[in-house]
Amino acid sequence: MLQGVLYVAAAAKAAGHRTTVVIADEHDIGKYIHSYKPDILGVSCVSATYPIARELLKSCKKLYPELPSIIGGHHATFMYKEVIEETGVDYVCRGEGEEVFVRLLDSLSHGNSFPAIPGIVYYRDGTYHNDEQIALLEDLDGLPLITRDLLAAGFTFSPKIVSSRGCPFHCSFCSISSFYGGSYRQRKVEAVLADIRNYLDWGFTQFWFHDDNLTVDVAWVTEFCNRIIAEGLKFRWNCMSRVDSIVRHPELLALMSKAGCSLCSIGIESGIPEVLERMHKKINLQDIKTAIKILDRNKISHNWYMILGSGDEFDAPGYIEQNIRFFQSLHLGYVLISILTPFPGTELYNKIKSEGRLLHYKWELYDAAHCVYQPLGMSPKALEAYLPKAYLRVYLSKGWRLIPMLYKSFRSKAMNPSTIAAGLWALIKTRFLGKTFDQALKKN
Ligand code: B12
Ligand code: SF4
Repeated sequence: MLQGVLYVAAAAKAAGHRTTVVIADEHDIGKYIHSYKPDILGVSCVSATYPIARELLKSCKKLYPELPSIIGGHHATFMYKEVIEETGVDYVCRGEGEEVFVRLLDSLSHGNSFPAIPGIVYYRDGTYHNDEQIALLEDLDGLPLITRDLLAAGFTFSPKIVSSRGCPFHCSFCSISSFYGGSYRQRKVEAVLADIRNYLDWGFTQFWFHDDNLTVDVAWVTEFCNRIIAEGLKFRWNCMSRVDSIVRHPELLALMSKAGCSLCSIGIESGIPEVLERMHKKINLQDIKTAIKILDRNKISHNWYMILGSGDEFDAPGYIEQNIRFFQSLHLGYVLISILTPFPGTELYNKIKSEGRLLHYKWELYDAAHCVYQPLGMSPKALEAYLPKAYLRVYLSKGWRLIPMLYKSFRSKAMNPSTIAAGLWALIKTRFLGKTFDQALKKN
């Protein structure tokens, strides 16, 4: 369940509206509309799931022409013109929805369907209105708590924690900095702990932080960990971090481990220094090795991200091999390998598009398992073919270490066997059975 739409629903509920969140496509949305009789339909997606959202919106426009609809998320934020044109959706939320969606609901309830709310875009009389800026919340401390009752019966809930939004870095393949306008905002430690205490009371003992980069602010994380330890709160948590923060602050990792951090997910992306430079990743190969040692020393499991492709002259078999060899040489935890994908809103997308190298706009293939651009030194198919090879080589290079690694992560519940199985199955379906990403997801 996408976290963003839950936040929007929670904000609407806090403002006195009735909301229900479901996972649906064009085939089953009708049954929810009949059951819940909504006054407005809100949809969320990323690029790879946009085709599902598009078909859903189109079919609802046909079947329920009076029902207003709105879509949000990164894809809709950057592609709002195409999204409105293709789906007939009434509004696109550009940016964070909590505040502006509630303002839209108020306007609609007062009979004003065309309000001036920056970030709530609509098309009228040949013009896109309210599209000049991406809406951002001023204060994250007012974020509502996500509760189970936001979801329709039959949908599962596992709480995620958001302590900050945005990231001060500007990696070329990532849409975070343009979505959040380069801003980085945090909640107060107490506000985050209050959410966690609530979830602990409900019996949850393991949380994912959905922050793009939890360890940006060392003082914040230090205070957070010290408070957990001082209050004797018992739970395990996982987060996303960066190589440079780990290397610069090894003492922070020791504290995080003491406070229950069991897993860090970290992007290495490439073992080629020039590619890291071009991606503005701001890490180096030696630091990657040091970060692994620090994590191991503190008994924090680690997941890593690897990208095949660079979008420039390093897209050639020799460099791809060099990248794979670097990952084989490291003692890493799980590695999630992607084909470089130019997502809307990223520097990479703008570059590849301006060079005329985007192959198509079949968004279901923007799933990081397919090559959607023309590489400079090889064919798209040849780049794609490296994905299963890279997985095989990187995981086989772990040898016997794979067994304790699997055991440890299952035991610490850092890894859920059903999630791994679903992920592997989706990978097999997309890579070997010729399914697209949305087909693979639909069946899961
Ligand atoms: C955690 C995460 C995941 C988790 C999701 C777990 C879950 N249960 O939510 C997992 C690991 C499964 C995942 C998978 C993928 N992810 Co992901 N993920 C993230 C991450 C890091 C955090 C998401 C989050 O919770 N954000 C916090 C919420 C509050 O923000 P939000 O979702 O943007 O929602 C706000 C607004 O967009 C808006 N909004 C959103 N929806 C709606 C709807 C309405 C009606 C309204 C009014 C407003 C609104 O209001 C929300 C509240 O402010 C983001 C990065 C990011 N910071 O968003 C990437 C990100 C969303 N993921 C991304 C991608 C590419 C993927 C994958 C396609 C990767 C892959 N190849 O597998 C898959 C697709 C999964 C799927 N089924 O859709 C990209 C999306 C880029 C794009 N244009 O598509 C992002 C932006 C990262 C990046 N920069 O590259 N992801
Ligand atoms: S990839 Fe990570 S570090 Fe880079 S800009 Fe995105 S969130 Fe920040």
